[in-house]
Amino acid sequence: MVDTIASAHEAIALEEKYGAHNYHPLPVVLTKGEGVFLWDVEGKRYFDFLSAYSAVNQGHCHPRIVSALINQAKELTLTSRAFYNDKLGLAEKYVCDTFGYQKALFMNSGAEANETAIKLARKWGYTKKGIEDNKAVIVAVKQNFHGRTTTIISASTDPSSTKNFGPFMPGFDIVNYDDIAALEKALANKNVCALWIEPIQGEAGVFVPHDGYLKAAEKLCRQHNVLLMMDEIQTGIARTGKMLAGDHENVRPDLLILGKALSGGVLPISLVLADDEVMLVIKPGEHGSTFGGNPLAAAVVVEALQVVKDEKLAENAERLGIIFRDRMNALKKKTNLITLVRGKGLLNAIVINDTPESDTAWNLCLKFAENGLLAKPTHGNIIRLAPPLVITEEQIHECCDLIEKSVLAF
Ligand code: IF1
Repeated sequence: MVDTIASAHEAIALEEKYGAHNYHPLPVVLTKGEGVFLWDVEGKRYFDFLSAYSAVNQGHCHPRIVSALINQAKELTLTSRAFYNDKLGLAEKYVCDTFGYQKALFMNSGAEANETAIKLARKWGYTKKGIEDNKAVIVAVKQNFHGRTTTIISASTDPSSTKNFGPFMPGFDIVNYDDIAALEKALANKNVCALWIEPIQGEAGVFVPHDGYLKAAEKLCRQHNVLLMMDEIQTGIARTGKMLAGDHENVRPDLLILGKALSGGVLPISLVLADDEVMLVIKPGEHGSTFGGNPLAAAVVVEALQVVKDEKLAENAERLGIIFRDRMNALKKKTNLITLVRGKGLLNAIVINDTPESDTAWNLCLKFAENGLLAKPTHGNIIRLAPPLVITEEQIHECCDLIEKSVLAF
């Protein structure tokens, strides 16, 4: 008989005692999710303004996605890639048609998709660009976040990602984000095989680069025969008001890296898209993973992306994002607690008027929770505000009222 949680306190105590302490969650114990709403074990309802870091863009437990999961789970969940299955090819075609690439490589976590892109870029550098063996360099940018593996953190500039986790993987050159001059210099290095960027830096606190940065970066990559690797794991799948954040500048990366909302949050699916010239450098047996491209994920990803299209979630994010930022900027005028509002579509953040070391943003998030809205600070004094993209205009206003009430009462 599986035990059940008797109280929020018990749930927290169990995790404290038996779980690694690799997170510092808000003291909320959730038991149900539906659309934009989450419920805790005491029956309190919240608006979800984190969306599992943009993994539930389609809303919690979307009925179409859940039924795709359940129907496939009754047939076939995993064959390994030692054999074919009747779902993967359909999913590969679907995502290639959706995003306009020749080939797809499915993995599980976002970090694995970034690791896959690193291996593809390096091997392309050696076999196509003619970079000397083991000399390939990938240019990354400061304040990046691409995952938690030891290779990925080798490119990180965040001490909480790197301290005491060395030694690090060589072959990364870190330059300023949103700085074209820095790119001109770095990409001229003949050993550079790729530029690795997020179109908007989510974890860093929703840093939106100047208009034209992505387009200029793409142009410099073409000029220097360098692959553009775009990590859209958090910004992709309609979050910023377009299917991809790169679409705002009509940028087409050579390697498109996706994750999170590919499954609407029902299971981990990640993906790298590229054309034949890049994707086919990896030969049979050189890369993969046990669950990569499993039939369950294949069935889910098609339905999860079809929901995004059918429900016009990108258009909704674009329209409601403007309303949301207008409301937040109006609130900013009524308080000295908010120094900045920034974002695109429904990926937004407010910067709190205190040091990153202060717990002001944390305490404000506790106040939001008390008033029925869940959000969490990133980097101390920045609060990311990112609801599922199925939110309605009426609900956006209700949430802005709730944020305003919390801020003005703070
Ligand atoms: C956690 C951060 C966000 C990502 C981008 C790759 C990955 C992520 C742009 C790796 C994952 C998640 C990880 C999650 C919290 C969340 C996060 F705070 F960690 F940095 F969103 F900003 N590229 N981001 O945002 O994908 O391996 O996690 O599937 O708790 O670590 P993953």
